[in-house]
Amino acid sequence: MRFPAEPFRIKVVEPLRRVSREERERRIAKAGLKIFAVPADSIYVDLLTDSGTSAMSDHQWAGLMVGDESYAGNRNYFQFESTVRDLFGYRHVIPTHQGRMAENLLFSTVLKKGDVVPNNIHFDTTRANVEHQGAEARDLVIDEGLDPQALHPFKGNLDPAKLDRALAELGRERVPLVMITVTNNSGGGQPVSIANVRAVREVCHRHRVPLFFDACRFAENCWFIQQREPGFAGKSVAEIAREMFSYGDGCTMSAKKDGLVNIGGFLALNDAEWAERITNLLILVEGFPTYGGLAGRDLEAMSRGLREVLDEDYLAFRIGQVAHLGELLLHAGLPIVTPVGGHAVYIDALRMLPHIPQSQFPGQALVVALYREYGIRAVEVGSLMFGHRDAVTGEIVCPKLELVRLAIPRRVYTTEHIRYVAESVIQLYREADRLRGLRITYEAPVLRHFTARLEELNDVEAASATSR
Ligand code: P70
Repeated sequence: MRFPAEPFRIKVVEPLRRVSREERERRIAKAGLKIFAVPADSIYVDLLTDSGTSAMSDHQWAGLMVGDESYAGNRNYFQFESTVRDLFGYRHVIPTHQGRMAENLLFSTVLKKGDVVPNNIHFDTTRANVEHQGAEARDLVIDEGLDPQALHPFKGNLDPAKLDRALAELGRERVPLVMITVTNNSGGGQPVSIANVRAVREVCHRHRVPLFFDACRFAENCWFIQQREPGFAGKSVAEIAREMFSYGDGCTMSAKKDGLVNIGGFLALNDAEWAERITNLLILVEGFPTYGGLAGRDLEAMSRGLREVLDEDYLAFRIGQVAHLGELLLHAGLPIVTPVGGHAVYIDALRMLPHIPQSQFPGQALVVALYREYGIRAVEVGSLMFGHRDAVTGEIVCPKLELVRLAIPRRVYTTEHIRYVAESVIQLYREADRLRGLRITYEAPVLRHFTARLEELNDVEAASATSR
């Protein structure tokens, strides 16, 4: 079956409120066209993120009741530690409240000013945490990974030749670690193959640089390996995950994705000296090492979620639901990133709205219209998220890709919701020439897309900006 039905049934429901178009128009205007500032209870289908938005299972909810809230040495920590050691294989397990804290602890311990961290593509918080240390976040994804239409089964792969050149040029003194993000979120939720991990591992080995994973969506990545990579069809997703992580020295994890929890994360690694320094910092900024910013019950839900996410009926449904949305859009001729990734469908806004130049934030213009017209919340992954002003020329530098992401929360929406989203996007596509470009009226110095305010250009402004 191409799009298997839900391998669960519904025990608890959360009502959704539908507000009128006028109300949405008022709310998005009040929010300065900033989708993050729109109150969630005025949204019908919220596809802002798949992070922290999963529905927990009855088994996870039951786990909350056996939370041990002792300050030190709670039993849920030991359960969690053995789960992570079993699935990921790393010796030292450091819980954090979410992924970016794991990144922050790692980078503030091992990076110094002027260092470089190669990655397939850094996600925004990872990039910001690297840059916060005065280091450079360098994206080395294969060329196909930057081409929304390239039909490559593992478009998330990190280019080993580019990595080899970078390491030869910089030396291990300036590259404390290499990272691989699975799946590659900023490139469209695209998977990385085991063959690629092995090749990257070989390059890292030769240059004596450790390899870390940004493991947020590891189960989805390993599902793609099982489905697509020769030699892996007969292996379980858990076995594939163990093999993948065995080629690395550690990982950062936002369990808000493939941990199937609403809050939680961790850092796991083999190096005892790094682990000790990171743990000291953890105590300073996050909490005691056996809870790391979480309650005992959160650790229990996370252990249970990390095992559940490897259920292959769940993964077949999950990846199938995302693929189903992609297929409905493709069928209507919509320009989306193909192959469809694991957690989201990404619309190529430059091709959907060719009349809006990238400097006028076509991706964000589409996000605003989707909310205003249909009550759907998406997120821009393009010029607003990654564009910046060049320090010397003052010119806006835009990223190569201008995408709008429809991220699907895990186990939350039904196929009918998916159909509603597809019909809405298709309708907007048919009326695309009505959409206008935007300009920023306020921006913060870092991670501006979370707080920027914008306004819509009028027709005269849009035309003059386009002809310049
Ligand atoms: C997302 C969220 C978080 C993330 C990630 C990767 C590959 C680390 C983290 C940080 C962030 C987001 C984006 C837009 C709207 C809402 C939220 N990704 N590495 O949705 O993890 O959030 O736990 O600190 O994707 O992709 P954490």
